[in-house]
Amino acid sequence: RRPTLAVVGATGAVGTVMLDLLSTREDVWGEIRLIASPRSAGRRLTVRGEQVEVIALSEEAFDGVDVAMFDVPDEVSAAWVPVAAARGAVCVDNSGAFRMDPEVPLVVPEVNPDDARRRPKGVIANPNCTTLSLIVAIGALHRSFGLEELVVASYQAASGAGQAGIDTLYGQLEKVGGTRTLGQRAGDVRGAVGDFGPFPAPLALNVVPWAGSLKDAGWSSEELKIRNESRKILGLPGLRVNATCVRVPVVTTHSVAVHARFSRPVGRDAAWETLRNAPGVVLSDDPEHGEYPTPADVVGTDPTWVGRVRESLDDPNGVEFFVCGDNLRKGAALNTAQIAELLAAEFSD
Ligand code: 11C
Repeated sequence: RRPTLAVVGATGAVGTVMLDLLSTREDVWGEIRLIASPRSAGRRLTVRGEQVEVIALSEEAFDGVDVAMFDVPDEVSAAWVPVAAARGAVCVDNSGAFRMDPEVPLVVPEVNPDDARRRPKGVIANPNCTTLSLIVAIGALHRSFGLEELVVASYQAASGAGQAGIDTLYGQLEKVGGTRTLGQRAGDVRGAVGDFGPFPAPLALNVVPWAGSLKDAGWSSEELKIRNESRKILGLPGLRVNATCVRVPVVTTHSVAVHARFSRPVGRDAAWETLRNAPGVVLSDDPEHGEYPTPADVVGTDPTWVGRVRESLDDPNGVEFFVCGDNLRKGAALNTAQIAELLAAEFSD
């Protein structure tokens, strides 16, 4: 039978992409129920070409639901995922609330699909969008060469901070657009952009070396997520990972500059070969002709795009590359949809 799906957080930035994906991917669902905060209840949204009324989040909203996707803040997931699971729905949660729970698998279908089958709490977690930007490419290289260390710097888009991030970036760009003087004196951009929104500094005409909240010893939550989530997904609890997370004035699509070290020599040709054959990865690497991924070209697409592949200087076991992935698609909605589709297949097994 075709399972019933609930989309919780249907009206948010990720929810909007989710409805697009559910309308364009192979349709494996029976009823699709749209759930959001009481503020959004009653709105009508289009999914699979039909108008569906959004209902308010409540215990009863999960009656008869087989699979529930959550794209809501951590605290909302922490409160409501257990409610949905207790009512019999298998939950796929895109918040950070359950990712590091040892009884909750953290799944990327191209990397560790089998982990989705062991879910004692009836919950599967979806990784953070920055981890998802690089993990499909890293997973493929790890399978071939044995990963030992990652050193990465992210270039994260405004929409990682949700609709508020998108609105803030566009608002700031309106304020600085057309000027030919700003950005030449310290503090002039800060004075011109107005509201910083969810960011700690101006994003227009700037880069901000911060994402997430402050953790011990100067690390940000986002940097620790990359470390902890990569370790869990790859099944490498001792993997050395150091990340620096940076916000850039891009609307959607996260990029990451990666230094990866393996247990044996790799070389550019073998890295290319592996990436070219990796499901979910597109190799775009011809710098002689200006070919490498950029967020402006990648946004709206599903794969992980990889370019600038080089053997590390002075270390044959090291590989350098640049990766771009749409943070709202593979980084959030698409990976959630792929996990949910693994679950839907169980109903027809
Ligand atoms: C950002 N990656 O770009 C974050 C947003 O743990 O799901 C996603 C936070 C998360 O700001």
